[in-house]
Amino acid sequence: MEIEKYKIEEHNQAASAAHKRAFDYISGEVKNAQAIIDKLAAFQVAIPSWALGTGGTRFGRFPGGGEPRSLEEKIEDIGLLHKLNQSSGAISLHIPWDIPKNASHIKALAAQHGIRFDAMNSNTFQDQPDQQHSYKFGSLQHVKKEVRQQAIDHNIEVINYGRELGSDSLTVWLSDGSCFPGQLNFRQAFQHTLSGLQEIYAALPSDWKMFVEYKAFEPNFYSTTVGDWGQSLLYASKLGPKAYTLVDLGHHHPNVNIEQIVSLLLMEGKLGGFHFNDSKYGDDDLTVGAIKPYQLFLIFNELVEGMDARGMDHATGLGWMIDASHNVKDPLEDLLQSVEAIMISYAQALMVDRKKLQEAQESNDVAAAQEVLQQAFRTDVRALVAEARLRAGGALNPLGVYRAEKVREHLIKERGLKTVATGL
Ligand SMILES: [Mn+2]
Repeated sequence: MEIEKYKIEEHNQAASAAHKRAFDYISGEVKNAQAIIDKLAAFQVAIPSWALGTGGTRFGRFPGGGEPRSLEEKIEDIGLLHKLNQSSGAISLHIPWDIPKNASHIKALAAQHGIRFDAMNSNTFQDQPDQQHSYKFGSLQHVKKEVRQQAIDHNIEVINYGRELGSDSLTVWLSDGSCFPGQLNFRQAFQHTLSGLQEIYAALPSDWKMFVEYKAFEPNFYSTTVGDWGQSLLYASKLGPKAYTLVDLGHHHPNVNIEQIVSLLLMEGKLGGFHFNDSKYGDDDLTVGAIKPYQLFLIFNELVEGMDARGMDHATGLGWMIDASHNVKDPLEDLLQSVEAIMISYAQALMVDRKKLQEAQESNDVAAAQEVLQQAFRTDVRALVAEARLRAGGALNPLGVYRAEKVREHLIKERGLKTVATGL
């Protein structure tokens, strides 16, 4: 399924009068509109290969049809998203779900769609059919050396696949932990995990980064061996300068102040990457910005402030990825909505009057500080985001074009109704 460029232009033409009115208004209201548009155009969010099919819960899965059946079809789907929004020019792969059989062919296909390879993800939270040792009681933390070795070898294999494709980072998320008190010796689990990570770290190419992702709970419900940002930072600090913490928005206990975590990790130079999603209760993996858009804005506010303080390039300084699951929505529609929510929050964070905010902070003017932040958050910046997309050759209304062009119907016709993508 391809959407022809002229089709996007036709849709843009039909929407252009309304867009122009909205854009003229907002560019008159916002001081640095041009600079914001340039930054938005440069900002790309990686799409995870496992989020292109319908997810599920432990109670069931309800596939929607037309899901990608191969790595090639996953890249084609992301190509479609990128063509519409010009902001999804990267893919994050998961091994063994996405083992490239012919790396140069896969690389060429991705390049054809303007897509690069973002962080590679290893998987030691499931047993594969041909696997010798089980991860039932953990992987890098395991009490048995041979299980730990198998997990180390797998991660090194993932690095090697990534090298072939031109990726430059590895994300390690471990489901290791325990379900009951007494099951684990915490210190031993930590030490085993650290020495495993050290061996993987030693296999990283010199220009690679390693992201240590933490998660509070699930699938283990008593302890998690990389359970919070403190533990992740401890590993990353012990590992060395190529190791960083990765923040997944859904991997915290309820009401944790994630923006403060982001701020401090950036201060320490140890924030490496981001997994965007949204949640009401736990790791719900809902559409970004669907439940707590103000939190997303506050996080971006700290990201922009903290990255600027360190002179980091917003587009390339951190790994930006979505990590979501789609149970009741068309996955591609969900991803379009998620990228849009990210761009809106980023644009709003770029609008924050930093000087006024700092003055309010220095004079303990709490009400003024809130006004500064909410002035940005309550501004409708959608026309700025759409303008950035338009200038980059994308659609003014990506979801609208997706629906008008009946993309899902075409994909079902091409691939069938009963396809199931590999992934979660
Ligand atoms: Mn994640």
